[in-house]
Amino acid sequence: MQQKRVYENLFKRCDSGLIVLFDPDRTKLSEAVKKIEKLNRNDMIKAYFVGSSFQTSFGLDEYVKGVKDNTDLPVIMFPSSHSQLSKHADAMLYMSLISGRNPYLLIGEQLRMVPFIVETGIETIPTGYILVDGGKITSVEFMSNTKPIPRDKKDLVAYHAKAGELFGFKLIYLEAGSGALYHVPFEVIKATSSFLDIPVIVGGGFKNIKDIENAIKSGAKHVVVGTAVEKEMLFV
Ligand code: 1GP
Repeated sequence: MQQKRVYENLFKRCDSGLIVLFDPDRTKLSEAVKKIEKLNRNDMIKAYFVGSSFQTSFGLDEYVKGVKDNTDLPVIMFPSSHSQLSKHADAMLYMSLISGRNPYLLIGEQLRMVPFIVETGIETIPTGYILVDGGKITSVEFMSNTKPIPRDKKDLVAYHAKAGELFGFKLIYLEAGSGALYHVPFEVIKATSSFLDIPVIVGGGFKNIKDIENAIKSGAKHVVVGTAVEKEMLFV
């Protein structure tokens, strides 16, 4: 049985920083490994997520193992479905899309994940996942068939997050969607994180260090970045 310490170490003990997301549909393992060599040397990077909104590629197990073999940082699954799980990950976000009203993403996928979780004993991080409008229809909005919360409704975001905390989620993920035109506004991050006792992470549309630092100053524990690393806009 693994030591289930990822949550404590990454969200309670660790300084704030960046989590880099690798989407196997968009970055081949060989490219990811090259990037990881550089990223590992950067103190701002605290963990890696692996996940995809669709997962058209095969060989997820091999991919996660490849990432894991090249870093000492935690490697965490960020699954959009029960078919996106790997025993090689250190932990997985066990997410419910609580901004949406699609029952399959509130409890259906999660139910199908149970046999894998029980069989492997993998650490689960119960996560309330909240989609906030990022200025365009992103894959997560389209695939989830849910509406994001309007970006000027900070109270609505904060109340969804509080409901998640009251349900017992241990983490809130504010998501503008990968490749969003605009990241979640700082005032939304601030209103949400100051209303909660559990950590908040934020992702989608972050393209520069200044915005990442401002998101952390606004109360985000970590910022998740995928596209900017993939396209070498950051850390080149
Ligand atoms: C997606 O929040 C992540 O779930 C990352 O988004 O690709 O826009 O950085 P980006």
